[in-house]
Amino acid sequence: MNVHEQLDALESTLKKALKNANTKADLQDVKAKYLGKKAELSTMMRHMKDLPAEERPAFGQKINQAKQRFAALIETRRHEIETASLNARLKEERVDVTLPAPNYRTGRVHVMNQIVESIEDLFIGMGYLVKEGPEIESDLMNFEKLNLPKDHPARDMQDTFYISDDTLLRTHTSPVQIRTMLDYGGKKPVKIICPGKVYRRDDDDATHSHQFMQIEGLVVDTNTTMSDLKGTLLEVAKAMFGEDRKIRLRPSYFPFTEPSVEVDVTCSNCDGVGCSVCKQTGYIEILGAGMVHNNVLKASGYDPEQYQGFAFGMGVERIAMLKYGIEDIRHFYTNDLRFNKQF
Ligand code: FA5
Repeated sequence: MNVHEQLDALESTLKKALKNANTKADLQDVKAKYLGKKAELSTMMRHMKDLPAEERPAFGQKINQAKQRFAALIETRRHEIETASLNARLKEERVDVTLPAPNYRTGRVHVMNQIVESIEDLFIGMGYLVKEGPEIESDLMNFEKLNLPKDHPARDMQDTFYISDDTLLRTHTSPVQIRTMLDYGGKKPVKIICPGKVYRRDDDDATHSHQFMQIEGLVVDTNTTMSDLKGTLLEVAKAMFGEDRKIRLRPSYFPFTEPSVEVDVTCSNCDGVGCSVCKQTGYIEILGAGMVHNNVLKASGYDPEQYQGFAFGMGVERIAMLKYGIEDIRHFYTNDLRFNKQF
């Protein structure tokens, strides 16, 4: 077989091999076999030295031309394989933009936070600052500085989770009153609210939870009166339960306020006429409040001769229960989507 025939034969086996190559890996193998170091073309090239000098240029040229043709054939096949695989992918991953979009479920703000945020908005609008305090609190802040010394019987009103003799889970948000007044150094007027979680060793039932939320309010200034407290609480009642609500203050007892009151709002179910929701009284209790006790002002560095204050503390779950007619406080914590989705 002369060189010419030899190269033709090689080219036709290459063409067959390319026909059978369907992937890039197949193509690599074919390329190595026909153009690599061990390829027949390379072997022929190595034998060129055995030819007479005058035949070598023509022989070399033929081999090189063959090399170029082989490379071009391989390149054409590569292009075909790539195009075929791209087309297959496009077919497989085709997106029908006219299909309706999937219905993604988005979350929403929990009803507890909705209530807290709306009360925060209301008070920020009245010039209050929003403060926070620690949930792990000292006995000093949670009780003693609030006029509740160690053996005070009123400590029983708030059954406490103690961590050590002097550390506890706060039973109310009132220690934030003390922290803020101490922070202000007994000099500046105070106007704050403080939302947060509190903890009590209460047995869980429809209206009690061992962990619940309160929003505390405190105003201290040189000309603060009970009627300021009443006006402020009326605004809260209207914002939460509607413009027509009326409020009523009943005498009560808290060691940290004097006088102390419990605040009722006219029942939104019967408009104050009397129904099963308000136990025929026409009113529903929403919070505790009062004028800050002189001992509390003194313990926090404020001179009671110069400053007076009012304070209040409301249970957020109870407000939400009244607002939305929820019969069991445990719904707020079981994370049942059927409940959460309603708000
Ligand atoms: C207090 O906690 C006082 N610190 C409130 C206060 C602040 C009075 C400032 C005066 C001045 P009381 O223990 O009543 O008060 O709790 C306040 C509110 O928290 C109650 O009206 C009720 O709405 C809610 N609450 C009390 N215990 C629970 C409980 N176990 N589960 C859910 N809510 C509760």
